[in-house]
Amino acid sequence: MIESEIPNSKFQIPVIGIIMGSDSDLPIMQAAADMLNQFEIVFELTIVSAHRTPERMFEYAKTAKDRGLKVIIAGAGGAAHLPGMVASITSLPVIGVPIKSTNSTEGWDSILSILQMPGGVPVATVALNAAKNAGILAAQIIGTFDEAVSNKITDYKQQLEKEVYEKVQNLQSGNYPDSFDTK
Ligand code: RP5
Repeated sequence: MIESEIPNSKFQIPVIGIIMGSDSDLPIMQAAADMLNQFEIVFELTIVSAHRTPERMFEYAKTAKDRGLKVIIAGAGGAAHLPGMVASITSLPVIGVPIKSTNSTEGWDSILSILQMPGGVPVATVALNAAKNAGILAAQIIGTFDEAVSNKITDYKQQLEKEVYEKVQNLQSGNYPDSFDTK
C-alpha cells in the first residue's frame, strides 16, 4: 500500500482509497493521484484484483470505512468487476474508472461492466480512462465537509474558465492553425 506524502497536511490519514485491478492500470490511474496531490488530499493506493485476489478485495472493502476512508476510486479494465463488487461490500461511495486495458475490446466491456450496475448498488462511473475526473469527483465529495478542499476546487474551476477565455482571445487575435480555413 502506497500513501501519498503531503507535508503539513491537515489529513493525518488517507481519506481516499485508489485501487486498481493490475499494475498495468497504473499509467491511467496516475491522473487520479495527481489531482488529489494537487488538492492536497492524502490518499492510499494499491492493487486489488476482483478475480485474482477476491479475498483481498473483500477485506479491503470491508475495512475501508473503519480505516477512515471517505471515498474509493476503483479502476479496472475488460471484465471490470472490481468497482461494482467493492460497492456491494462497503457503504462508502465508489467511483469507477473504466480502463481500456490490454484485454479490453475497444473499452466498451470495461465501461458497461462498471456502468450497468443493478438497482441498489450504484457506482459513479466516469468516462473511459478518465481517472482525472475520478480524482476531481472524489475531491468534491471531500469538499462537501471540508471548506479548504472546497475552496481549492473552486479555484481549479476558475482556472479552467480563465484558460478558455485566453483561448478565445488567442483565436480572436488571429492565432489559429494554417489548416483552419475561415473563408
Ligand atoms: C483487469 O484486467 C485489470 O484491471 C486490468 O485492466 C486488466 C489486465 O490486467 P493484466 O493482465 O495487465 O494484469 O482485471
